[in-house]
Amino acid sequence: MSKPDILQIGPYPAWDVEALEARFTMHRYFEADDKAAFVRERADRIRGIATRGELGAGRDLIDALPNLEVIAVYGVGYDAVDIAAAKARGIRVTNTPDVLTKDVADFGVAMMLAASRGIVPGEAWVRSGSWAAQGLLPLKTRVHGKAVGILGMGRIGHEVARRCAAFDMDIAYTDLAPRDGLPTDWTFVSDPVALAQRADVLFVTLTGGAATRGIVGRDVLHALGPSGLLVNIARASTVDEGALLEALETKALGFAALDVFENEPNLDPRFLTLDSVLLQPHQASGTVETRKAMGKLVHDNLAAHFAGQPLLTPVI
Ligand code: 8YV
Repeated sequence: MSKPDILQIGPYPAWDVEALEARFTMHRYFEADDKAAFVRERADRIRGIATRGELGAGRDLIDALPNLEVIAVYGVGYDAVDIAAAKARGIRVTNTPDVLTKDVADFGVAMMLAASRGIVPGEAWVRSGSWAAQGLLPLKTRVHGKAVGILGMGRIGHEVARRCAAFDMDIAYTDLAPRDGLPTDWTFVSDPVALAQRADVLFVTLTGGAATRGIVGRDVLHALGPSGLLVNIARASTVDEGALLEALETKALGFAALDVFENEPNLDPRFLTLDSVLLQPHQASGTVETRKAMGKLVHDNLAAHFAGQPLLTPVI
């Protein structure tokens, strides 16, 4: 039996490539110079797309593939897939929830600790010889006992909150409504501005997409304030990046620890001129263990689809 043809939007680790190529004919879109011609030449054969959370598949691509049946996203966020376009054609979409939750939460908390305690500049201070030449670094800010705001109490937000509770931090959160089953001392605050006002550290753990675009705007950033820390491990779209840069440049916001950027990996060069940022290359889910689990889910969802079996982690 011939192998189903899959358009591979972004690169995967070698272990995924091997497993995918054993079962499917993979078309490496990301390596093509002329992407439109690449798609045109094989449009009728492509039955699946394998993509990445931050890359996805827009309407133009979906429309260009008349025999597309399934889109498998390597990531929990599927905001880069045009779900309406897929739905209208009966195209199935899968993602990789759960397997990355704890790594993303760990990384968010690591960014909070690194930002608050100056771990990255401390390393540079030692390596440059400044410690011996100039002495001690300026003192940093304590984490334990501080107030945390979690913007989005989903799976990742919940794991961030659990970790922060272990640091004796005060937990408050915003979501569409209060969540059942949470510890009674976690406070629900419906308004993101009010949440930011009471927080020393504000974590963004929202899903991406139209409903959350720009929720962290000037008002939220100014409410977080000159000693506040913003940690974004969600999607860049949830934050008004212009307002964020302006708040950092004017010191209306104390610090931002960011794993996601508009137009990544080509981030706004204004970020690079700031001391009050910790900049990470979208790597919150980037452990070998989690990426293997994500790749396996992409493979297994595609395999299930083409075997006529139920999808493991369907979005639609
Ligand atoms: C990326 C993510 O998918 O899960 C998501 O939504 O954005 C990340 O895990 C990852 O970088 C792989 O592209």
